[in-house]
Amino acid sequence: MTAKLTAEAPVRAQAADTLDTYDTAALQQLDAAHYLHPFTDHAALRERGARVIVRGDGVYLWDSEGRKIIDGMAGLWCVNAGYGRASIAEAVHAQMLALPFYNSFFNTTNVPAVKLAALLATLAPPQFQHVFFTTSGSEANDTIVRMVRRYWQLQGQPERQVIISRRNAYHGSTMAGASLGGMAAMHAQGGLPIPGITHIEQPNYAELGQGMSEAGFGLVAASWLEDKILEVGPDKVAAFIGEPVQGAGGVIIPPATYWPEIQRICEKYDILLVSDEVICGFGRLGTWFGCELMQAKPDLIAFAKGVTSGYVPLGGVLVGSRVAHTLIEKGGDFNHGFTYSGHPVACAAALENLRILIEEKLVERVALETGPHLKARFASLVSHPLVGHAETCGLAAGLNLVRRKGATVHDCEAFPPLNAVGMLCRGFMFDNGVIMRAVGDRMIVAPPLSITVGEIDEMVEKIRYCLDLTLDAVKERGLIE
Ligand code: PXG
Repeated sequence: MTAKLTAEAPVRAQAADTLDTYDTAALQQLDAAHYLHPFTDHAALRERGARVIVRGDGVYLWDSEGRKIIDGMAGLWCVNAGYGRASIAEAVHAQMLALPFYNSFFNTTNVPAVKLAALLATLAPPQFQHVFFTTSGSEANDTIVRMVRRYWQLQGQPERQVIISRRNAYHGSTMAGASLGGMAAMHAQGGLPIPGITHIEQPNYAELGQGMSEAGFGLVAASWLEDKILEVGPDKVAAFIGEPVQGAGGVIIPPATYWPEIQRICEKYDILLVSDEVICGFGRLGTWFGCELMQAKPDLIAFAKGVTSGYVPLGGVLVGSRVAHTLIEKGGDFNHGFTYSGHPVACAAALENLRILIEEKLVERVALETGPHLKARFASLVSHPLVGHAETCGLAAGLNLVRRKGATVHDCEAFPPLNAVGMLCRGFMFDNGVIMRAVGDRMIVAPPLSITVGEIDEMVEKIRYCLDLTLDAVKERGLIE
């Protein structure tokens, strides 16, 4: 970085920006001086300078230096319809002119919120006829914690407080969201989890399934839920929460036997089942909701991200008939809600976004065309010397960078974590025009659902090239022979 931070820096950045050129160095200086980013080591960021993203169209982004990048992560698992959808911008513009905001407290409602609630009831599995709106996935999960406890209170079992979640789950960054999540690094920094939340191991076959068939492992992993219920006491457990496929945890795809068995165990102990669909919802796995693919019948669904393709923040909870009936018929006031619950502009964006997903049959395309194509192309990357194994579900995929390949997923030798090979690889990807996320040494993609077969080929070719660069770099550093 060369530019000095001066009083006129903002003015310079602004003046240049109006000409559609960007003073990257000045923006980076201001960024480092004033902007605290989520999940970021700011000392390290200051050294490098933030990459400034300025434009998007389809599956592509452009940075302030004019570089074109294929966005393998759909923003952050959310831009399902792709960038540059003028009709969403127009719907938002029209709604802002008509009614930019009104609350849904005090016996009032607004047109987009009503229409969206009704549309979601037609898209979701049939037990879902009601929705509670929030602004984010974290707030959706906070709402779920409050709602399940209120439910059991109304059922005359207020001692049912405990929610069981899983290690390496991600459910958000608020106090309840981070507590439900199973990320040790988050717990360590916040004195979390809050009381009444406990965790079991994740259904990660590569990590924990040594010596077992996948199907057998799925049943074993589900049995950990029953063990935990018995340990806590069945009369104290309120709910189990899980992502159909763990996203931020590294695209961990459970064996097909896992979710039906989880469902059976929840029914056996009369425990509410919660599906966190913040990533899997709205087509990511080739079904509208991930629980449909996993053959589970949840009582509650958390959603966010893909409902608006991220154009405007919106999240919520789909409330199944069991909980909705109790809240409505027996509950009186549920003392919970947000200023922006049912925000008319966010709901207008969602309505237009969902219209696009439906009209362009993007969910069906994931199931029948783009998902299978990504699966085949990702499987082809296993021939690369650095790739131990690769797994795909719909348009979410992950591959493991390994020190030594093996005949099965359990025979591969990982790099020592301190080698940070995943981060190295991620750097090559970004520098060469493709965004992949690194979860340790697992490299993952979740592109917009609008991606074409040709764009998948382009993305995978870029990934292969960057894997070559990573291989050269790890050899140079003596991390591999
Ligand atoms: N549940 C799941 C399953 C998520 O993936 C949230 C809840 C929280 O949503 P909000 O809107 O509050 O962020 C998420 C969010 C990553 C990454 O690095 C993933 C998320 C957020 C930030 C980073 O993969 N998912």
